[in-house]
Amino acid sequence: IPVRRTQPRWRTSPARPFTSLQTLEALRSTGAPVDVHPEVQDALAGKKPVVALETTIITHGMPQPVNLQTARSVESIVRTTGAIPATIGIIEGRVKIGLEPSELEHLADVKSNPSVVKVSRRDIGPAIATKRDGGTTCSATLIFAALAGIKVFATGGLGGVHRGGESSMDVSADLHELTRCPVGLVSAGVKSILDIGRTLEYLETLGVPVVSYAKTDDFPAFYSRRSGFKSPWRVDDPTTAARVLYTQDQLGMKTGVLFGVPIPEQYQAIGEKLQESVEQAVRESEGNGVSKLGKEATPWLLKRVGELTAGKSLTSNVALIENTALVGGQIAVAYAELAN
Ligand code: PSU
Ligand code: MN
Repeated sequence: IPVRRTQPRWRTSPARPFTSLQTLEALRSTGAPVDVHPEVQDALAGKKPVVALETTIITHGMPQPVNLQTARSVESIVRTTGAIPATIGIIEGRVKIGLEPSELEHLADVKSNPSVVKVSRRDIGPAIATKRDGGTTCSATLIFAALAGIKVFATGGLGGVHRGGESSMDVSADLHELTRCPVGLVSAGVKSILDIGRTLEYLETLGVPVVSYAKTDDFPAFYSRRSGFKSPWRVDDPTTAARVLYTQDQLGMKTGVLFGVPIPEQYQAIGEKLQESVEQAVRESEGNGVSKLGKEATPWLLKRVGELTAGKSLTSNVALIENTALVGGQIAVAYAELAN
């Protein structure tokens, strides 16, 4: 007997990307310790583009006062694109999605507030329960961005598989988080303090798309435009980048996307020189045991590279994050156009 198949009913309606806001509302009605800045709340409710920004880079990634200057400048760069910045962090045990200028200053003033913690996924519950201040890493920032329905997050570098990770098992929680949060993470790649090849292998295993942006096939290595590894994908404009995110949403995939935006060309020559200091810092961390210190390994390496390069690495660091903020804003604007 021939089986009559019913025609599949293809839905042509667009994905509804901002429903997380309702989740957030529901959460807050239960007293969850989350505050959304009114400007961010308005933007999300109006389906306007928003770009999430992390705070570990401010509390543990850059020295004072450049950390605060950079945090302010990336916020204003996001605004130039027409998107609203939402810098995410933890203040006195409350998650802040969008920080007041005074809150940003407070988190950045690490000298007066040395107990501010670096908060990854595993630290969220304990840090909030004990009413701490915290800089959120990429993993924690991804979680809160997804919770609020923010689709794009811009930063400098994310974590990855550390050198020797195949035996130490030091693999950043940032990688796994990209499988759980439908957010585009726009970064300048991963720093070569890490094992970039294994980081890309791990992302492949996790099923996270890695996409170079733009006009390059290379996966960028933070200070340098090239890591020696290719990205599996490349897009050349914000709309196509946004469409990658949007397609995953339409298909109900909960996965994020890693966009690799290389540092601007004029920093490439210095980037190659900085590489030598990166190698030295890694060797030192292996010699003195810091590489076995878990969450302290990355901040130590970042600080040591800064010392060894007499601050030159900082100039590049600022330039590359300002660049990802610009691209992040453009992708968020393109996404809002697709989704509305
Ligand atoms: N890489 C940098 N600068 C940074 C970080 C990484 O070049 O500030 C921060 C980011 O917040 C990232 C975190 O999410 O370090 C990763 O730390 P870990 O390797 O401990 O997961
Ligand atoms: Mn680690």
